[in-house]
Amino acid sequence: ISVPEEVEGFPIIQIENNFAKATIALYGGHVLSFQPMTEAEDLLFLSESARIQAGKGLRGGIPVCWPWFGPHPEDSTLPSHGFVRNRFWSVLSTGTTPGGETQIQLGLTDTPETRELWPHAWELVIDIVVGDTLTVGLITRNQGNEPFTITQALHTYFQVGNIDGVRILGLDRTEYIDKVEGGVQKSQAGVVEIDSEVDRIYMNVPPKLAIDDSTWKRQIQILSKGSSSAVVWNPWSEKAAKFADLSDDDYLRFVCVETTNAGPDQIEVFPGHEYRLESKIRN
Ligand code: TA6
Repeated sequence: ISVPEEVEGFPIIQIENNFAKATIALYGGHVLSFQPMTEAEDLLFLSESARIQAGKGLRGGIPVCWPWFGPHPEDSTLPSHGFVRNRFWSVLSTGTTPGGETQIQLGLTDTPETRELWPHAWELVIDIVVGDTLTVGLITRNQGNEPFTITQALHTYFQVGNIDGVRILGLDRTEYIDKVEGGVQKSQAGVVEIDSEVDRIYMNVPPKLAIDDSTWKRQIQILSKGSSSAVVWNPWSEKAAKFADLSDDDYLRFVCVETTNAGPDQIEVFPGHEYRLESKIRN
């Protein structure tokens, strides 16, 4: 693990061990890349046009959406996907697991400024373990005197050879909210294939999903804990063209399969308690 280096003014932590390479930005507590030594290509997509914009996250890697997922349910003036993906987190600890994996924990707490956006006292920890599997745990601690309710996401951008050859496994017969069609509820039949804009909250999902990529002939496994929902997103061509931080054909190169508490999957955290949302990624 190397001391944070500055990339365009933003500290980046580089990790390399016997199993994998990874980079993590303190801005957003954001995992930017994860490449097992056995893999020719990174498992995560990071847009070459990714840039730091006020109120926004970096386009790619694993943005942390918290304490609400998507637009705020009551107040559209509040930032989409909450406010922790564009704040600087601090390093709480670094170490090595008994198996030789690298572990790093980043933290963030409430400030007078965040209490203007969300009036609660809290502490967040992102617990990252880099081995042949990438483990990301997002721990929410309620430091106040009242319970609070959150929705959240590890909004993971997976890199794929070509979206045409992608099949998402594990969602057959699950119900989803179709955000492209104004929030109607539908039922998934078979694998998920993507040939137009997709923005869905799947509900009551199993803990194990997979992305089968026939172009690169690899399968990425996603193992979730503390989550009963999953979001699948690809903006497709027209919408992608509107994102300044995506190249026009980037939509062919990624799919977001997000470990979430979203839609009806909401989490109440009681004073003095904590909640862990976890995603494990491996090929
Ligand atoms: O997770 C899907 C989604 O909520 C989409 O609706 C889409 O807009 C995307 O996230 C990206 O959001 P962002 O705020 O990062 O541009």
